[in-house]
Amino acid sequence: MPKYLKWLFTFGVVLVLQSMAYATDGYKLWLDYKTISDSTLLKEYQSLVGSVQAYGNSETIEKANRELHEGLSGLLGMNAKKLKGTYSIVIGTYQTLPKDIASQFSNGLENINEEGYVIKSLGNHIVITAKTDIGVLYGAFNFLKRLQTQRSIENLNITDSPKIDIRILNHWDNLDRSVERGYAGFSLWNWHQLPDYKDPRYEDYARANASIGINGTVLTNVNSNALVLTPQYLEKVKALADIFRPYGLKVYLTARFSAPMEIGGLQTADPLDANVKTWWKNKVEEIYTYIPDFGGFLVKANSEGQPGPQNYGRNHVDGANMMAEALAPFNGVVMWRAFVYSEHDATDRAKQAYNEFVPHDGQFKDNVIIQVKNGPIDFQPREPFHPMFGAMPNTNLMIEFQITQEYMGGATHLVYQPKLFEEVFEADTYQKGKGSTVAKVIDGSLHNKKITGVAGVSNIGTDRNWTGHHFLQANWYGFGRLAWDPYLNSEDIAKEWTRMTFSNKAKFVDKVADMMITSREAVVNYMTPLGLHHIMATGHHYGPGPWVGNLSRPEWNPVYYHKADSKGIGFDRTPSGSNATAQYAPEVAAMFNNLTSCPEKDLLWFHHVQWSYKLKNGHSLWNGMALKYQEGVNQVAQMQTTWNQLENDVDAQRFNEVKMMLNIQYKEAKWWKDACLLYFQQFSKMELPKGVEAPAHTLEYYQNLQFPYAPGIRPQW
Ligand code: BDP
Repeated sequence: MPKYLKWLFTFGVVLVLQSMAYATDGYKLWLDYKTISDSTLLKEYQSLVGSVQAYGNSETIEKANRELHEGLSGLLGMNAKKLKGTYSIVIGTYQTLPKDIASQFSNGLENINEEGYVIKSLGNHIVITAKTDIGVLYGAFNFLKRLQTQRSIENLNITDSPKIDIRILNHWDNLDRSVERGYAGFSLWNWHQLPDYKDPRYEDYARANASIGINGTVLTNVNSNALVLTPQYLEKVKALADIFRPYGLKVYLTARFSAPMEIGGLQTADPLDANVKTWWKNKVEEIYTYIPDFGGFLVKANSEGQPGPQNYGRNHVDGANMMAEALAPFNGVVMWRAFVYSEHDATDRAKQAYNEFVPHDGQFKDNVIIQVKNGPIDFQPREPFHPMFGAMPNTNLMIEFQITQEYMGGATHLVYQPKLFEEVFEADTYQKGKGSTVAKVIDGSLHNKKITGVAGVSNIGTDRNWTGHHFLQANWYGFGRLAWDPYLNSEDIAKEWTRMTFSNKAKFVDKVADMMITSREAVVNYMTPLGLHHIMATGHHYGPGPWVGNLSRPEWNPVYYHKADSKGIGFDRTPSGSNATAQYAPEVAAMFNNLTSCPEKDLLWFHHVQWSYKLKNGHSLWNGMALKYQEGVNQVAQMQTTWNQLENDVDAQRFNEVKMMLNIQYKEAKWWKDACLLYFQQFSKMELPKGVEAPAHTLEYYQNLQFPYAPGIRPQW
């Protein structure tokens, strides 16, 4: 072979090897606009996409324009300015578009709301338009997504609008940058350096949120610190708000109920006290001088030691309405959390939020939204839907999910949560007859609500890949998508994310999506099958702790929740027990009450069941439970096998990082199975059935494990 050919060959091999080893650390999330590798498709897109023409001169339009340039340059492998395809990409609001183009849209725009968008092929144009700038930006991201997921860009006629008003992340971030229940590093907000040093990551964060339609962020922990409401911090909050604004991301803060005393020098925080009211009015006015579009407050009151109106003999209505009055002139809202349970209340914890709030239906002001966790206890791997959904027809009510995995293995376990979110949205409350799904309560359509919202406790931190585990980016992504439209299918979302984040190869996409979908049931199986709940270790909630029974408050103890004894296991919430089922609509209550109609996935949530009880598959409860634990472990093993098969389709860095995480997950799934089965076996006194692997250690071994430095623990506990 001639020398120059040899040289060329070597050069070629080096190039190929280099591209194979191309590592990505996950920083770019689903917005890594890698050049389309299918050369036919690439040519086709290049022949279709022409120049980008942006109309309007707001910062948001500028961002949309820039996004399109960057996205198209990356995806199409050439400077977007040089694109000469058939269709120019025209962007602008209805008001700013050239008249001849705008005039063709009046009907289309009637079908979208303030944040919606239209993407339409018109002659030699693909027009992305909306009523507002932010709608245009959302449309630009959607258009790029079509290319990222390799869909057709011809004959487009897309209209899309968010179905929920407030689509918001709740950061449980403390001012010292620790993150309560955070597993992805420290808080993104560097309070010490703000407002002067503006980390470029703040903008990347806002941009990622905009790409999935998230339009709000609560910067601070619900266990709040009043200092954030002082001028020293408001300046810093303002700096963040200014960066987020062009991306349609509004800033909210947690408001500590006792702030008037702590930073205001008052003797009381009684919501009916005139000085207290004035203090909050002035404080709110002051906040709006810094942040004119400030979103409002999120409040955790009289819950887990947080101060609240009950400290002064007042109730939630008094507290929430007092803050709402201060915010109303500025169109701010109060998101008042329903996550309450009292140390003085001996009733089933699952009943307490409903008991405290439902009697007040209709008494909250219009700009108050009650924020309710998806289930009645606390973000368990599986819970039945919260009975408050649909039970307060005259009150604004929003849902709160926990994207961060406090109870699901932290950031080391691959758990695809949109599957969980979907299950909750699809649940039927029957509050207005069959079909009264949680989605309809939350999008406001069931009771004709004015303000609607979906909150997700963030899983984001300073880790280079944002979420600690590459696959947990999908939970941020999927949260945003479902907050935009709670009727979307979680598997479709998984596929969309996979295509944008990893690869468009059909086989790869199917396998990864399958693994993601399985992961949600897997975690339920290896931690809390058949309706078990809250049997995690104390404080950090890392690992199993079903034996814990010595904590001061009964409802902090796993034994309170599983109630295992020689007869059986489970929490009787039927009329013969706590009667929590009575909080649901009669149809739902009847379904849960009856042992045979109660879905087995919720069995031990609602019933104390004998060990020998026959499950639908013919197994005794004990055998069935043991087999479920084993199934969970096997599912993780299957996820490992799947992932290993995909090595050639993923860059080495992400492949290896995910592989190592899956190894941890497998080990911990076994740990959960072994520890829980050994512990419950003391009560059932039954052998493990065939097919269930013998535990690796003794029960004592598991009971003695200690993790004083497990991440995410509440600093003040
Ligand atoms: C629990 C967490 C705790 C939170 C609390 C809440 O363990 O850290 O403060 O929820 O949501 O799940 O307020």
